[in-house]
Amino acid sequence: METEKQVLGEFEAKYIPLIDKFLSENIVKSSTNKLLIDSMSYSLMAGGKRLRPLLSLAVLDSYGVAINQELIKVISAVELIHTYSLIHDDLPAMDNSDYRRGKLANHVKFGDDIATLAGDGLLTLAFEWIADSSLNSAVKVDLINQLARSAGPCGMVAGQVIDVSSEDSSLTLEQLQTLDQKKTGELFYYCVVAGAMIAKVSDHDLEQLKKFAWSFGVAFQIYDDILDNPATGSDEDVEKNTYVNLLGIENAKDKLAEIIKQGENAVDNLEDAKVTVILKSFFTYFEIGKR
Ligand code: GRG
Repeated sequence: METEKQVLGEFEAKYIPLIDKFLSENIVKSSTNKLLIDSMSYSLMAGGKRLRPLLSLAVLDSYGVAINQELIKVISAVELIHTYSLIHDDLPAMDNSDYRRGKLANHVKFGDDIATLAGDGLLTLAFEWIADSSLNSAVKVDLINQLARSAGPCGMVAGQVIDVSSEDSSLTLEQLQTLDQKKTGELFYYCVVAGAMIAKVSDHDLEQLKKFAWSFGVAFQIYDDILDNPATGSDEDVEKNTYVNLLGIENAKDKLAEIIKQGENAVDNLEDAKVTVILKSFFTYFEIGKR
């Protein structure tokens, strides 16, 4: 029998090339300004894992929805928003990072002005791609609404505001969870709910998928903090607001395993999914929790 890791590997091998092809072919058609296209393409095609569109596809696949070009367009839109958030996060006024995904950050290559505008362009284009698609109008409005809520001033942007304004203070576990849910979890939530909306799942399954999405988001962040733990790697700042600094490394690992279990249970509770292994396989990204 295939392991979950193999299932995920095959899923990625099937869909990442389709997402990459769509993104690279269509970002160049999105503007008549070459500099803007160069700057947007530079970050969009810099080798991201495409985790977010893959999550939407995993939901669609689980419910047997046939994947066509229009769906690839709609589910790839979130990758534009993810890329904009990374470009803006790297700016000197925010995290001031010179590198992203092993390459020069967008603003180092193109300047702060063009990097800011490339982020703005990507953010706006995401909504154009969804609105432009041939999906049913009611579904499109729901997707646009949910994406605006998840990425906007109630979601990711709010998370980033909490993050930049709490750098010099110690957060409680509850405050850290709110920050992470908004900054990172909301986009994952959108991706899962988008798949559920397109697949028209039942209210019962939607609730379980939402639980799965939140578990995935929290697991992602705890795992990220464990990888950045000063004892094991790169992060020099032991004062940083992280799960590892708040809980200790062993408790953080236990928490990760517990959250993954909750996410797997939610998947087990799905009533109408044809297959569930793909969704569960997404937790293999956080290998440490599988101890
Ligand atoms: C600027 C409004 C605004 C928000 C920025 C997402 C974010 C908010 C900042 C990025 C800081 C950061 C590294 C957060 C950790 C979570 C995260 C988004 C990691 C990168 O996501 P992956 O691993 O990246 O999916 P790839 O490179 O694979 O696409």
